[in-house]
Amino acid sequence: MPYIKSIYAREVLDSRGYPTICTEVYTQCGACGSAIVPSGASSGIYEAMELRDMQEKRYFGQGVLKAVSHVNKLLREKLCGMCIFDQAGIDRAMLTLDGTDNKANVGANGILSVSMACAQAAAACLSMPLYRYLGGCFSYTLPLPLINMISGGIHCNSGLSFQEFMIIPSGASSFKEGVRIGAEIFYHLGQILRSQGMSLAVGTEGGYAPALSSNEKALALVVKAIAQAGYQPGKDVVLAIDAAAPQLWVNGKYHLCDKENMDMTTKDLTDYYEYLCDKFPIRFIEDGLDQDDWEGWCELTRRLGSKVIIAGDDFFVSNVSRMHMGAQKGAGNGVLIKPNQAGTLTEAVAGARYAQRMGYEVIFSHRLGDSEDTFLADLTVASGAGYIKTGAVCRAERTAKYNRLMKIEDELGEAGAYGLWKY
Ligand code: 2PG
Ligand code: MG
Repeated sequence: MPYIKSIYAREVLDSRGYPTICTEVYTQCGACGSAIVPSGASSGIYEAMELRDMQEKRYFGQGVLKAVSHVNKLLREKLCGMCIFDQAGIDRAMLTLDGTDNKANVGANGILSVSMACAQAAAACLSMPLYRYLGGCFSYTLPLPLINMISGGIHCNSGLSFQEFMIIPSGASSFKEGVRIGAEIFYHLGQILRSQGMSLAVGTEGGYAPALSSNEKALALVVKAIAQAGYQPGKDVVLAIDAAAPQLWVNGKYHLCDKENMDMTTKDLTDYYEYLCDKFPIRFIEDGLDQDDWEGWCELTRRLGSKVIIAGDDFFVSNVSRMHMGAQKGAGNGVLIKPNQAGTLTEAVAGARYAQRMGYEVIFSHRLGDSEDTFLADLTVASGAGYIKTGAVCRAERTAKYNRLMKIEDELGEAGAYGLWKY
């Protein structure tokens, strides 16, 4: 069995220009796997911990040299000699070495970089595409993309309180067609913004970031762009939002700057979602409420869950225990899986499997700080998850994932199946 011969990590830059980790894993059979880890901005408080140097003078404290050094010393020493196909064993060994619940000692960023690079190296050993290695012969489902159109929240300074306004090409017959529809709507949205004298600058995930005074205006613009591109809103294409509500939670209320600086209770905000879902074809709401607002989540799910995916990102943090609690209480019906919230590939996959078993919709997701790494695309296909969220059809770190999925769809040919829209 091929074993790990060497591991080498270095500091590189993510799409924001912040440092992140790139790790290479070499096997004795001559294969090499490499991975770059992403990093969030609106991170949940229950996520695995990213290790940053916190030396103010260097990269604003964002350097990752400590985490890099842990990979190059501690993890290399621990893992060299292990079988490259023993992914779960490799991940377990890193968890044991770290010894904390949130990977604070070694750092989730270093650990995940090794976890992903090992999977890449294992796939290379077998000369297999990554999705096939990870998912086996039944990896053939292409996800429905959640494509970012307008950015708000802390992802830019547009003034919008919700973080992401997205579309899902629910009526497309293939992934490629879904991407084309998304791109065409994006162009039309650009034309509409230009014609109204608004900025065409884009936010950190590639969505337009015009200065808009309300969430409703953003939703209306996207609906207009869908119609102008020749598609029927609510039929060919539906809307999705990430409210990123933990970012709105201030002193026990949800502060919505675009609602004339209104402070809302959980009930007010839930009523507002219901109103928006009646007015616009919204079929997906992510992090509609705060990560600790369990009762609110249950009520939101009761009220809208039969026709809208109520997805937890900061709420579930890809974590099986939180999903278990959610399933017992009836909170949410969708789960975002972000490998760096979990911290190892094994835990991310366990999260996705558990969510699927409990009947949740599963959405694999990028992070705000991302890179040219396309691991997420392969992992999504391997897991058979129905959805991927990977930003706008703009900016290379986002399109890299779309392009990778289009290549996978090509490779699969007739065997490929585009995820089915159920809502
Ligand atoms: C989110 C993500 C990605 P961040 O909230 O879903 O869009 O953002 O990486 O900042 O958590
Ligand atoms: Mg989110």
